[in-house]
Amino acid sequence: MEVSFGGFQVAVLAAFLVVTVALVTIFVVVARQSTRNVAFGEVTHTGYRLRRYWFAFLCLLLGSGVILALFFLPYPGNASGTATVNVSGGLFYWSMTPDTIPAGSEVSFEVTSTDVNHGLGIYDPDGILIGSVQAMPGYDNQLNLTLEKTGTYMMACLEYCGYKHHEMLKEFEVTP
Ligand SMILES: [Cu+2]
Repeated sequence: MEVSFGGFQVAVLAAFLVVTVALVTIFVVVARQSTRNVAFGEVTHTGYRLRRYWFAFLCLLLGSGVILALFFLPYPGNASGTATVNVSGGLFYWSMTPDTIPAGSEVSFEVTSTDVNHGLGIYDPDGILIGSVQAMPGYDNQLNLTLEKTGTYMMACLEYCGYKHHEMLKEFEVTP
């Protein structure tokens, strides 16, 4: 199984680096200016002016961040159909019915375990983790995902459960 970064993760990383560089620059500028000897009135006047711009900038940044984030809600959207898939984990396997899902379906994974706690992780055809939920004996835990991409998905155990934990892999198909 191959795990790779998607374009969104790269964009988040790039934004993080830009913000970090900007913050470090601000700290350096402020630190250098703090050695200057200026009158108190001048400092507060400049400070208040800068603070107003800074406040407006933060409102704009955070406001647009909140609005943009609404487009990335991890909840099922306009799915073409629904499917319930029963998943059961055990030492050391996953069983799943049905094991083929039509693409675009809003899938409700009902997840349980036959023995100890397992962690169900679901990877899309590009190897990106798209959801995870605990598989616990005596409980039916639900994970809702809309599976848009066709191809071979992979289930893996994300919670160490014993000597063949790494063999708890199961593939399933999402068909057009
Ligand atoms: Cu396990």
